Amino acid sequence: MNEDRTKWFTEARFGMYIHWGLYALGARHEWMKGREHLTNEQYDKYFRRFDPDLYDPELWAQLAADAGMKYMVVTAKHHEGFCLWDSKLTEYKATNTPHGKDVLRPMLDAFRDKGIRTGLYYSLLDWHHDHYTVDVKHPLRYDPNFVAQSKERDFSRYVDYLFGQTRELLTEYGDIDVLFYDFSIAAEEGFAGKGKEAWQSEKLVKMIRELRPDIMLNDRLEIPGDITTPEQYQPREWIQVNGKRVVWEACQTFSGSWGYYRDEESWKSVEMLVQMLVDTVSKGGNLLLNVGPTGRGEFDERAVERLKGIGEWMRRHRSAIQGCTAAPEAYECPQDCRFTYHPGKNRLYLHLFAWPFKQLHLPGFAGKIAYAQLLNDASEVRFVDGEQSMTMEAGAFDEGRPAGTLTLQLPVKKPN
Ligand code: FHN
Repeated sequence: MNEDRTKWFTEARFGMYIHWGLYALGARHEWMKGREHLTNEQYDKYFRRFDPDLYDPELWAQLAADAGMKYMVVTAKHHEGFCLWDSKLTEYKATNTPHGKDVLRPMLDAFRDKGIRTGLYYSLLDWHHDHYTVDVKHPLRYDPNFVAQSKERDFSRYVDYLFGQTRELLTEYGDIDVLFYDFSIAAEEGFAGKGKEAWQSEKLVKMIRELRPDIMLNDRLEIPGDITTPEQYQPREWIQVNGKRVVWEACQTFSGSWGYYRDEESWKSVEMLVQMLVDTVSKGGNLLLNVGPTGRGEFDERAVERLKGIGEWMRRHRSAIQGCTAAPEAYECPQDCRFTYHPGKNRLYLHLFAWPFKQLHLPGFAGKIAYAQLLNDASEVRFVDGEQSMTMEAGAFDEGRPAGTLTLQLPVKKPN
């Protein structure tokens, strides 16, 4: 792969994921149609009520920019099949709801105006399309009438739709930098799977590369992509494929739900989210952090609060995130800490996830430290350089500072 093509992505390190669709009106997770086995007719009331009167994409973009997010990926179409844009290939779109307008175009424009690159999520699953066939994830998989009727469907007409909508999105909505397909299904419970043969993935990727040669494509078409995308868990180390470190991106939520879920209670703290970002970059990855806007078009205030908290941390520490990656293996990271490393500046950043009980030993640094300072408040930290390690006296810190906000800037000689 052309390394330059991935450079903007791996330097950005932090992006906003947005899950927004009719499910936001149900306020109980983007899988509510699937979990509740709803028919199109039962689900149609959300289509007839979609009119996000408080939708303000400029505000969304400002919150992302202030949080230090350098790209975004929005669900142009999720599993429910509803399209945020004015697609010529379906009537199941925002322009045909009471809202009466394409909501994707103003969103992409607003984020680009803030200097944020734009990406689209497109669901391969489609629980509304007339020719999408039953599988083990389909809401109506246990309805014998639907299963029987599904056999009469011509799935190839859905694939034509998939190709056609991809072409629409890549040619009519400006420079799209990321394309995130979701997801291929294994065969199970007596239902056929849907993978690279079903999606005609090789042919689809050929078309994508012809339309947008530099686009960053994810890995869920069941063929290799540009970005490996683990979900809702933190890998233990830099992900490798065939023994080679890959470009990877952790997809994470604030609260466990991607789509708006009013009653969700497991919201991560700002400190947890900051440490997740640091942990991801320390392993050479990006963090794509998700917001699920409400049916009226607002970010949940709990998400806004966390975005602002992350932004306050990034205001001081963005130099330890953007353009950074995993530290050279020569440096052994102390317990409860993470290193991020900026190759261009040859700067190593130490992030403390917990306070050193008494002293912090950094083996192997003796004689290599030109200086160290607290990025937060620029007060000097006293280092004792002895017994082949560098000891940082815990007393040098403001004990009241919460862990995870301290970043040291250690310019070290390039490892030989
Ligand atoms: O089923 C989807 C889910 O709703 C969400 O979109 C995530 C985010 O990447 N992807 C799938 C689950 O892996």
